[in-house]
Amino acid sequence: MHSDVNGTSLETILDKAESGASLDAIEISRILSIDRFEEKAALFAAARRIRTKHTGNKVFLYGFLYLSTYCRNNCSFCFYRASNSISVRYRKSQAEIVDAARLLADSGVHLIDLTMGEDPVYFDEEGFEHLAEIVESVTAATELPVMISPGLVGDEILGMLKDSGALWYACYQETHNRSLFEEIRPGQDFDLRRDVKTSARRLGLLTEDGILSGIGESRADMVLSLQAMRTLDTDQVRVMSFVPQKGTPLSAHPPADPGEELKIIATMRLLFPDRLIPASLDIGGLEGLQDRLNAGANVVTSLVPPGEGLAGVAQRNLDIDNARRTVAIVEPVIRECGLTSASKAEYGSWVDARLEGMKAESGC
Ligand code: SAM
Ligand code: MD0
Ligand code: SF4
Repeated sequence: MHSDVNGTSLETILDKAESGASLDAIEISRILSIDRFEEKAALFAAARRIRTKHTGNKVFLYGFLYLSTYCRNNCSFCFYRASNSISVRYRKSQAEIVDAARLLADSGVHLIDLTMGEDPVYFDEEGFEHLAEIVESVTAATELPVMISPGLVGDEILGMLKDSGALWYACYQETHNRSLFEEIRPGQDFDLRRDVKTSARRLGLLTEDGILSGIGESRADMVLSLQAMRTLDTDQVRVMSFVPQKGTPLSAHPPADPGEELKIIATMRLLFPDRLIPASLDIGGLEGLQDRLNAGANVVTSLVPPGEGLAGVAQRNLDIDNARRTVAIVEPVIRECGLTSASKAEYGSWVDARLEGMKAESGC
């Protein structure tokens, strides 16, 4: 492997990460700048070794239910933004959600992710009580942990959702560059969105942060985001490639380079050795799964039951009705990567260890 001008070779940086030491901004930037095949192979191999050290060969499986595609916001990257007149809207009933959750549970997922746009019906006064009821009935019907991705909500709602049985709260910053955030999430508060993860954690929820790749960020922005995510210290961290959407201001924006997402997944594995990092089926579908797992991911997300009229987010149709976002289809791919899907008990142990760690940190 070549040495850099400043004398720090990639090998030295990877060794440092593998020894458990934290990487600085220059080292993170150096990793993100690699583009030679052998260097990428070395990065992915290091990421896989680190994953093995912390979560062995186990992969967790997350079912995804997009329960309402109505939204009051106007994120410039999102097909479901309020002012997209060609967006496809639906709002599933509680019975439909519970039925779809049962299908996912029977198929063998470890968690149900209940996601929605900031639907005015839920965001009105009584709406969150209804959402809490949905969380409760999904938990009862499936006996699985629930993640909620409702958008930005206050402490009181978070507490209500936790009391109704939610285990996880997901809310993605997309970028930790404040001015880029203001462009892509117009009218939304950067600090509130960042800090809601800390509030959720204080209330005892596990949390997830996420960033987009290829939305106009510079390499320095990406380093900044990774460092900010390290400060936030969420239990799950993700990156997803931006997919341009029809009817939105970014419809003609060039699509993200898929190789960047893989490098970022691997870099996340170096920086967050013991955390969960998704390989989302919502970007490259089934075809993109192997590369994401080989880059160091340890969760497959966006498993969607076919034939239920449910949508994805970045790829609203891809691989859903042809049943290519199912546990049965992804399991052979997981095995080809030398990995295996975890048992429910193994997922439970990972969760319990994180919750214990959280209690120990807060001293109660
Ligand atoms: N509405 C809630 C929110 O925005 O927090 C929850 C929905 S969550 C599924 C939406 C996430 O999907 C965004 O935070 C973004 O990271 C991702 N996403 C949306 N549109 C996308 C696109 N066109 N390409 C890639 N990722 C996208
Ligand atoms: C995914 N489509 O996992 C889902 C979604 C929201 N918590 C998750 C972005 O890719
Ligand atoms: Fe709404 Fe979420 Fe899409 Fe933004 S990303 S427009 S908040 S659904």
